[in-house]
Amino acid sequence: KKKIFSGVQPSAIPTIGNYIGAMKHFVDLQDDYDCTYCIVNQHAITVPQDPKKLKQQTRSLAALYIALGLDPNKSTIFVQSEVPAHAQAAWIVQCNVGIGELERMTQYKDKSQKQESVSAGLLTYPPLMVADIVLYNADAVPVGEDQKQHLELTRDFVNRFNSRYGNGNQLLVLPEPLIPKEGARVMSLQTPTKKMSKSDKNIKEYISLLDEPKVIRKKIKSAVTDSSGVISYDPIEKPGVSNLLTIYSAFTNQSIPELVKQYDGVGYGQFKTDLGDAIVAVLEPIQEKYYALLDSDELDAILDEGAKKANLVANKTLHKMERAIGFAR
Ligand code: AQP
Repeated sequence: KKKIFSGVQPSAIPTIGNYIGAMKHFVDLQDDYDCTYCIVNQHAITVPQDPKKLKQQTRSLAALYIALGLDPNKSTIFVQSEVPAHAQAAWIVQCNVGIGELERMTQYKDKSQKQESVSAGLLTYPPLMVADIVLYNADAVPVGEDQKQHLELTRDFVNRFNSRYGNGNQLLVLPEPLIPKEGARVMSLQTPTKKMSKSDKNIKEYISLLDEPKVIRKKIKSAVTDSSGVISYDPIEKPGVSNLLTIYSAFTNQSIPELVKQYDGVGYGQFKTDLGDAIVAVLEPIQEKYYALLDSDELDAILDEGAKKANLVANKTLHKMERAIGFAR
């Protein structure tokens, strides 16, 4: 079976953007691939985090993974900091990428602009992500559009590492990004020209996977549209409505042209009511499962087992990298 690796930062509760761009696909991929899904808490501390909240959000994200349908019998589910090989391999990666390559990353440029003081970790976030991916020999990485550049860096690193240290052997696996055709970049509900982000200060910009049904409906009702009153897909001229169509399509598996036809001559009010209902219909049962799992021993058992399995695989690759670069006696 081909291998998949991906992760989400426990920097806040995931949004429907994280769900549509990545997490929804994590579930679908489980049957055909050997999947490893991580809660990347080491990535989360590249910007300041409150320790208590980080701890709680780490557990929360683990419960959400399972509630969404990740099955610990099929996939490995674990917390990044419980597998020391990530930080160890990241060091080797850092020593084999240039500062210039890292300074060019758009996520670094965006996020560093928003910080009062920028941590070194924010710059070296991509090498840690490279380590995450290569340690599990991932053939493919399901991510949203914003992570595409980091995947390109990963591929550059793998090619470089293999040619520098491989003596003609393919030491590390070259991964492909798996970016969905639709919904790879879900936009903010209030500012549909910028990406929806879970750490946004204004909670009206996003819908979190744990928002209560009435909050979900309200946020959709107040989503920015335009004055034309026509439901059609045109991300440039009608970014708000187009974003809502993308979300609608992801939550109902109806295609956008189908939806446009269905809502021909219908007003934004009705469209938004139906969309709110469609999101609630998917998220309500997930939330029920989430709350049942959150404080359970079962969740700890899943994460313990996940860390055990992940450590075995990750250490094997780490040792391969170490031997290749001359960390041996
Ligand atoms: N708006 C989005 N649309 C589609 N996919 C998205 N992703 C993020 N935002 C969108 C994808 O979700 C996965 C997990 O994201 P992450 O936790 O690694 O962090 P991020 O990419 O930095 O996402 P956020 O929500 O903006 O988090 P914060 O605010 O903490 O930085 C990734 O696959 C990502 O592509």
